[in-house]
Amino acid sequence: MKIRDLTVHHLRIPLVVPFRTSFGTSHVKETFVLRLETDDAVGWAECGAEEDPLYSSEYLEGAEWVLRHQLVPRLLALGDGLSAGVVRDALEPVKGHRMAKHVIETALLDAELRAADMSFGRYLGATKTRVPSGVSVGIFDTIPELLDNVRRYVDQGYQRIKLKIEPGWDIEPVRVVRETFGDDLLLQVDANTAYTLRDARHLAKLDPFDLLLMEQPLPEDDLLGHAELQKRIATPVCLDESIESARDAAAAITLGACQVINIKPSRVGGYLEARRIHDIAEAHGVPVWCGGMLECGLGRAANVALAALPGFVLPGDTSASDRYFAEDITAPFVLEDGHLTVPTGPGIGVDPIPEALAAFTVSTTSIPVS
Ligand code: SMG
Ligand code: MG
Repeated sequence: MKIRDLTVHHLRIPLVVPFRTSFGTSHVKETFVLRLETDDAVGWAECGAEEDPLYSSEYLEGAEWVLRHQLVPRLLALGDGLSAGVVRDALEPVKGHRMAKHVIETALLDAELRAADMSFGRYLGATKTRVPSGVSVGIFDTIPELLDNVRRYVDQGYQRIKLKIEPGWDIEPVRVVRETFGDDLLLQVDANTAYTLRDARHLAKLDPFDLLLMEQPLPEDDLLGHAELQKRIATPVCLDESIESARDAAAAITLGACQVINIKPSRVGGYLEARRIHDIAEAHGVPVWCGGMLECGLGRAANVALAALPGFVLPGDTSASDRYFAEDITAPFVLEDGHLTVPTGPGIGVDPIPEALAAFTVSTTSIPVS
């Protein structure tokens, strides 16, 4: 495959409500999307990195720099041998930068699948036509505000609620949400690394609330800490930030550091590595679910296809577009009976709406391809 053109669209899309986590508050979705043109098709992909390196070490400007100066030149050097399937090995000399690698691999895969008239879901091995939607609920100043927001999502039909937690906003919000919405609500928490093993006794106070899982309580490089924590709490530990590859997943499962894995394609370098993690987890009987980075429609479409694989047995952070955006750059994903429909068109199955893309694009740059 030969790349004819690579264009980066820098986007700023307002969020309908601010989203607060243990590491900060977002008011606007900042990202870039990559348009990749070959002789046969145009592929699209969205970068999962955030503006600042607070969720992980990656950040938007860094991802774009690595893409432009390291990844694209290495891939162009492959000439006609370039395809999505060879990206991982070709980019192996570049350490880390998985969110940058994810963008170029996904755009190539999208172009290839569009040219072959095959959908992402079919290619990845999806076994469902729709996936159950969960929603990630941020941290609020007060419990009444939290309850109002959870009630709205429950009324909309979301199948599972995830509460963001941090020291000072953990036991009480979980207790009140559980008491208000009852035992049948599927409920889980996400700490984004805000605790240490010294908090084990405190985190065990969440055990009575029958949570599906506790996501990433400890720092990302602390697999042994998570294994030790899991011995001291009954709530299943789920890893997000700690799992950057299939090798990480194998190590975490073997060490007993998690009982559940959140798979985010951008965090692990793309959909092919995401599928490998799915396969390893499934072979070990470890449930997985699809995480999110507040993707606009381009990233969301591919995530929904991934979430339709058989090992994704828990509802993902695959919310409807209007959870975050009043207007998206693609046709919005809409909640139907608590589910999103897996796209069936070629590639990711959605296209940017030209006017919407233009409206949210703050600048466009091209990456030289010859
Ligand atoms: O896409 O709905 C989404 C976001 C879900 O909570 C979410 N993502 O740690 O899982 C996570 C966070 C990372 C992004 S926070 C800005
Ligand atoms: Mg998380």
